[in-house]
Amino acid sequence: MKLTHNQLAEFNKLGYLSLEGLVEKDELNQILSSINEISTQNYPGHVLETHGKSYRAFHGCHLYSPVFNSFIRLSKFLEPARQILKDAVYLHQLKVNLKAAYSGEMWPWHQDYIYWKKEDQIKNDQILSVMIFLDDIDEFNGPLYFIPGSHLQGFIDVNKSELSPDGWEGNVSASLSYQVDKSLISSLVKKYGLYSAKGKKGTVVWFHGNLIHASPSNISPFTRRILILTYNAVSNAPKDDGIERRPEFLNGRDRKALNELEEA
Ligand code: 6CS
Ligand code: FE
Repeated sequence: MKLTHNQLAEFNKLGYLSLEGLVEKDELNQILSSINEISTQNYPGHVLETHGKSYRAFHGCHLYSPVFNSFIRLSKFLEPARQILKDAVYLHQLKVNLKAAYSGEMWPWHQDYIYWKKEDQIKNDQILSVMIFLDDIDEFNGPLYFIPGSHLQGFIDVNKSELSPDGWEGNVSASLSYQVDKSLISSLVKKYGLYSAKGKKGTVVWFHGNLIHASPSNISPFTRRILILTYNAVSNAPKDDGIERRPEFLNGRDRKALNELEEA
């Protein structure tokens, strides 16, 4: 599946592109049953919310689930990623952000690319994410908020927050290591407005590594599970020159070009 010229233009202008109904019911069900199985295992990439009562995220599910390992190779993800990144692609990161009913916590305003630049030494922002809605998402269960066009600010360098937990855990916690300053958020929202990523399960949203986004806590009775695949251009892969790097569930080590599996 290739993106049209207009869809590519929309992505370049806004920094995101939302496509309804791209993932079929049976594909979603396979992913959801794999998540149920994963939730019973004690894998290293599992992250709890600060209150410890529910999971915040599972990372690197493709490393131990054949369902996820096939899903990341579907043409409907690889083709658009290659078009946008203008290169062959590999998977830098996979996460399921769970935002549980009544207890899912917020994600402060941030760009994603700064984490991959500072923590994984990825040189350029030739990297993107594709978010798959595993639940219906509305204004009540913690949708992502985007500032449209904010990717055009490029990489915004910020210092690591002192309030953030040490190590990789701070990169995925409710008090994130690298947060965009509120005064900049206010001025960008004044200029560009806000967009809330809502839609039926199976919706797919492509977004740029420098797009500024956040999400509120979830106090509704409804879960808000999303799967995010982050594809990097093969030519933009980091060189692991022996220095200690983040674990493979955050910083993918298989950097060969991904090829299609036959569509399910
Ligand atoms: O550290 C990381 O790689 C993750 N952290 C955030 C806040 N977004 C990008 C990525 O998923
Ligand atoms: Fe993010």
